[in-house]
Amino acid sequence: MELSAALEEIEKAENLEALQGVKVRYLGRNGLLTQAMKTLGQLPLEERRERGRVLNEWKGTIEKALEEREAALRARALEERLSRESVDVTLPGYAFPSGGLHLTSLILGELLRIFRRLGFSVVEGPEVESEYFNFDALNMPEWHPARDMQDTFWVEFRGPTPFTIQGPFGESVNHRGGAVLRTHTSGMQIRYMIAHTPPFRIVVPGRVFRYEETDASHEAMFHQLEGLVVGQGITMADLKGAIEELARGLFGKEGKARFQPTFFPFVEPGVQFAMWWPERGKWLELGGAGMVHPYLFRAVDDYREERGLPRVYEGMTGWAFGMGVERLAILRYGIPDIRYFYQNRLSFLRQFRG
Ligand code: FA5
Repeated sequence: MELSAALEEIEKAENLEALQGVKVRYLGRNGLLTQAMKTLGQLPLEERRERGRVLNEWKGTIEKALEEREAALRARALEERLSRESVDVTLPGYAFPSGGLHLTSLILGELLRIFRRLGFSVVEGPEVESEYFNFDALNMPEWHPARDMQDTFWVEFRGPTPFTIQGPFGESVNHRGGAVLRTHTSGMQIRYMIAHTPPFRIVVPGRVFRYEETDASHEAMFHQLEGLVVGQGITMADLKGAIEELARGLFGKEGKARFQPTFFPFVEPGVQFAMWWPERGKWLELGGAGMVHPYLFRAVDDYREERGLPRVYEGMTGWAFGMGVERLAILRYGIPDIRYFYQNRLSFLRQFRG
């Protein structure tokens, strides 16, 4: 082999691939230089030494030339790419899709803002609830026909680890009936009252579940906002004032509320309330409300007493309400079907991005 030939080939390699070919051709396992080195052993000693020195020198020279050529080729490739891919700063930018709040979160946020302004605290409760908090303590014993008003998903735990439903103090309440996916947020009235001493004002937003046939106005999963006010001398007038304030918060100065008598086992008297919708000139049914039934105060005080806590609800009065969050959004925006909410169709959701 000849050194000059090798150097010439290196110089002529026009890209990295060709250069790699030259490298293999000379320095590879069967390369020309490698072969030449292998034949050294057949030469007489003197010649072998001289030839060995030369070949080693060649090897160094070739390696250096390869390196230099590679660096040059890389630099050239980069330069070419840079000039080819130059940035045209006059092109319009990409519009990155940005997320937004879901319609339900928007409406809930609006509701919570109104109640925070009225001095309410916001609390949340568990979605897997004990039968006791969801029904019994709310004056809905197993045999009561009112239980049929809310079709229920019952929960059975089959996992390897025993599941515990915890009470307001972290205690197990597994012995207080079965487990359900809560059918309303009203169970939090009981949980909160057990752990707190009146007076207080709370609202409880949350997901609830009903084993219902779905249609344009019924979903099996939806959201409620519960309200509870307890103290001394709280009256129905306070309830009416708060709901009217809510109506004004939602619908402006012209907003007003209407109450009609109805039955819920956990309030007495009970009402359903509607709000005036000025733009459409009609009433919107939004939820149920009423004065907290004395049964609840007794149940809560009994629970407290069992745990060695003082009874604090004697002589107290209070009111509560529970409203459907999606229903409010539907009526407000004229949405034709509640099932649109959770189908995740972007064309629907984008219309309400916050
Ligand atoms: C209740 O759930 C009571 N806990 C409300 C209450 C609380 C009354 C405190 C008194 C005191 P009801 O089952 O009517 O009541 O449900 C309340 C609201 O939830 C309804 O007015 C409606 O707006 C909404 N709602 C009920 N079922 C569905 C459903 N399947 N899909 C969507 N929204 C629903």
